Amino acid sequence: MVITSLADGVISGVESVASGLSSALFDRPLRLGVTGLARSGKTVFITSLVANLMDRGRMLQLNAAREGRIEAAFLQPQPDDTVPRFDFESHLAALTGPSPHWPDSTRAVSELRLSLKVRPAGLLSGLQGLRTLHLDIVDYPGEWLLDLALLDKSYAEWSSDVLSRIAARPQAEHFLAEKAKAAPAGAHDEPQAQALAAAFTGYLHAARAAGFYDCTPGRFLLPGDLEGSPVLTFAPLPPEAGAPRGSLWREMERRYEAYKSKVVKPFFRDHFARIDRQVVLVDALSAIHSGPQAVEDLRHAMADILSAFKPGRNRFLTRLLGGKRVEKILFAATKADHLHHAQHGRMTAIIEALTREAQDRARFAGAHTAALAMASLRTTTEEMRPHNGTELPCVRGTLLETGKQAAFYPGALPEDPAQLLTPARQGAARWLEGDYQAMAFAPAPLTLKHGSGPPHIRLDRAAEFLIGDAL
Ligand SMILES: Nc1nc2c(ncn2[C@@H]2O[C@H](COP(=O)(O)OP(=O)(O)OP(=O)(O)O)[C@@H](O)[C@H]2O)c(=O)[nH]1
Ligand SMILES: [Mg+2]
Repeated sequence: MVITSLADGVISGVESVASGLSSALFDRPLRLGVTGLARSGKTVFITSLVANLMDRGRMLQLNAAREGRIEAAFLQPQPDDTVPRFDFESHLAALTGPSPHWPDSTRAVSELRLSLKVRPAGLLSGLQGLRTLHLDIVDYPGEWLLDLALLDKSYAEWSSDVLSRIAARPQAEHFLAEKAKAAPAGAHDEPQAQALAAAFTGYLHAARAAGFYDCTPGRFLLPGDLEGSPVLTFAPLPPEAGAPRGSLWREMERRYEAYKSKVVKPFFRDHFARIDRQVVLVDALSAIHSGPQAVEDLRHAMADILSAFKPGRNRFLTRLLGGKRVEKILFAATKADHLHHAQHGRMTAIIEALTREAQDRARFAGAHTAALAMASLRTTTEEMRPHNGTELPCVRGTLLETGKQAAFYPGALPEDPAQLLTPARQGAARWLEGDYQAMAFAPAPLTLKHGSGPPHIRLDRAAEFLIGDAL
């Protein structure tokens, strides 16, 4: 499309080169999706990215910023009237105010438009003036992508799947007892439906807290303004072939179908299908700290999340996308400021290995993928500390719990990621070698230099990969 405009322009004069190009590249906003499981660092990432794109002193690895071609960056009203605006100002104030703290958890989709006025690079720079790139950044929970699997399942199929998976889980005990009391073929009774849905929701919360990732329907955990509505008031019941009209089973089936058509499909249609570039944030360090089971769960969750990016996997999505593809996907291990930079390469290797299957699938589908270890907001400084005759590469920061300064050594990540992933796959109960500590640091008090955003690690590289070619 770009090449065509350029060719046409060359024939009909300089002016149309400029207008042809700008309409091809820049009138259409670029949509950047930011996702990841709960607490993976989405809100902090977007806040720091936007702040650092507005004040670009720390963005040297973003070529357009280093070359001084970004003349201005400013926020604009976001274009989707029904989507909440990403509350950039409050989040930035939390992170960079006089007593800095982490922003609150966010529980729904939100969106922000950042417009960048850019001087074009190279040959074309003399031919046209400033261009504007509208970057629409969309924050959405990775858990919602897991709901895609529901679209291919009937209520009976989904129910038997779920019931067999949870039968042995202690978290499901209360729900299973409620289910045993229910008479699916009997008349629908709203208090009973509500009790079942509440017990099932309780199970989902407990299962997620215990590290299970297969916690769908995703909106049961993050209901937003759907809380209490019929689309969230259902639960799996054993298949009941002859359930009559008006029975509890039929009503549950109807609500499950409504969840698919009124909650899942609109999310994919209104948000997911329009994404051009995607970053998937992964808190791999916390999972490693929690042990092999958590790493294995994370690997499964990543594979499931990323299968949404594989075209042809799902009929509804294939029809919806009509050949459109996410062009680039970045897998970013967040919170790398918990590690001395000597270990960042190993962290990257782990995140690559962890998302290998998913990456291979996306690559097959024609998307560019990359992996890196980064910190959206650097909270630590590095230091070497003597220990038993050697030097340990540590990081120093303010502990979130006590507010005290401390140096911290998380343990040595293995050079070969298989040393973590293989025991995880084999169901090991704990790591044989190495013990990995986790620590929560508070954001450090900052005095932001004029022209510079908050300190980070490799946020500029992430930006170059995601949007550099569009600047
Ligand atoms: N040290 C460090 N911690 C971080 C960084 N980014 C996020 N965190 C930690 O991770 C927590 C979650 O970050 P958020 O950005 O709120 O994560 P989220 O994915 O938006 O979380 P939900 O909205 O709950 O899904 C924060 O409260 C911090 O404790 C970082 O760059 N460095
Ligand atoms: Mg958030």
